[in-house]
Amino acid sequence: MALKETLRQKIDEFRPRTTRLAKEFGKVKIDEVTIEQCIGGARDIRCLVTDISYLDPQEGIRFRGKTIPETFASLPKAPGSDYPTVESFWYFLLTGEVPSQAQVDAVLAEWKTRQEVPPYVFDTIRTLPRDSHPMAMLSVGITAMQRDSKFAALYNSGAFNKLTAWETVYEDASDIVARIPVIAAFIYNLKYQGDRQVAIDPTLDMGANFAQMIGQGEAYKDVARMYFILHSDHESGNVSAHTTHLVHSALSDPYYAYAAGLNGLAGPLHGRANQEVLDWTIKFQEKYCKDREPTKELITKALWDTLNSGQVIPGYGHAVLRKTDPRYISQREFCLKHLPEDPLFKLVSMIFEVAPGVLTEHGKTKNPWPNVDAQSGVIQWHYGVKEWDYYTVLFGVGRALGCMANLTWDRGLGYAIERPKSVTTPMLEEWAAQGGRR
Ligand code: HAX
Repeated sequence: MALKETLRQKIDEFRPRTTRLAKEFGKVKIDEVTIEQCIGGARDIRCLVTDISYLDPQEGIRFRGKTIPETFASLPKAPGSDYPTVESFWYFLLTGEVPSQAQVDAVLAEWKTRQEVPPYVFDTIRTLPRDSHPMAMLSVGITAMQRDSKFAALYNSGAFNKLTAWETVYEDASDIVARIPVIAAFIYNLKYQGDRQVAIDPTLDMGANFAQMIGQGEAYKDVARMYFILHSDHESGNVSAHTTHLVHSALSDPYYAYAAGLNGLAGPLHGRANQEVLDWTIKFQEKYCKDREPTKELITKALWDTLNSGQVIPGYGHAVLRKTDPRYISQREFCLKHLPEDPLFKLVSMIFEVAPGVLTEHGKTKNPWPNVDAQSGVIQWHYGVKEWDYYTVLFGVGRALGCMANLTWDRGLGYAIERPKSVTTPMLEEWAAQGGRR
């Protein structure tokens, strides 16, 4: 069955569960909110719903119930590759079902019809100063495509139907995930390759096509597939996923919503941490290792210098995780297999041996272990993608998969406009004095 038909069946079957929970069990309490959570970024408050991925603090991410190794093992692989195609992962994220090869082929064919980016999008990006951050370029590119939104067209037609509106979200979501690697490759070539643009190869899957568009060879095809899948989704509360969900909850279309999500991803405490990691590591090499090999002592000193200057150690810590991020481990295993002798990989591995101890001694962070961003730049660097301000764009291509799958289901289940209630500081002070809100 075609993806959209399978999804229609799934959404129709699932919707009564959500309706029943709201109607019959709406008053059941599942959480309490403390003053600390109110002031401290709503940490851990259970008030978002998604069935697409779940993040356990100890175990890490599961996509549709599967760990990262299980996901990679179970999905159909790209021809001659150890990794699944992004297309098969998209089917899995949307439906929760492992697709057959025929179903993957259908998504591949569908994306071919969607991946052509309108020329005005490229023209718009070209008008930006060339030294604009590539995340700003990506965000502008996604916003520019808003005029093509089928969801917005449905809304404007006056024929909006709450039960079927998800179908136009699916259309926009599919267009965005099929086109975003093409826009990302355009930005790469514009900024770093003297605007030497490479055409889409219609015979290739998304990862392989992205690799060829940025001038990479065979080996990078799996890098792209792995990278986009690993960065896709991390449940709903992170800044990029939550922002996308929040903006769409006002019935802003998926283009507006994902451009907003990308703007959040561009923050150094979130997706931009991968750029910061490379920046930190290269500066460390330049400052300390011009004429000597890196040592654990030198790394310890540099880490303390960073902490003492009031900065965070990029790539370490997490708002939910309390152990090494399995996305870090997965990329580390890739490095051990494909680039074990790379000097930068060796240095990052040495930092991994030292940083958790330094952060524990520093005593602030609740999680001294590395996250996804501590390892990802090394792989890009090894394959010659050395422009590290571009790394968050790669994250943004992958994150589109999770955000767009979630948006399709948000509309399918008819989630409401998001509107938490705020309180004032005097209210908090009063409730603090009386030991709780009465
Ligand atoms: N280096 C130094 N201090 C750190 C730290 C780090 N890597 N991680 C946390 N801390 C500090 C916090 O700044 C905070 O300090 P204050 O009390 O002075 O405000 C304290 O430890 C407690 O923080 P926490 O509860 O452990 O962590 P948060 O949930 O507040 O923040 C962050 C989570 C990921 C933002 C944080 O760990 C951080 O800034 N890490 C470095 C940046 C980074 O790698 N970000 C990427 C995270 C993964 C991701 O989203 N990728 O996109």
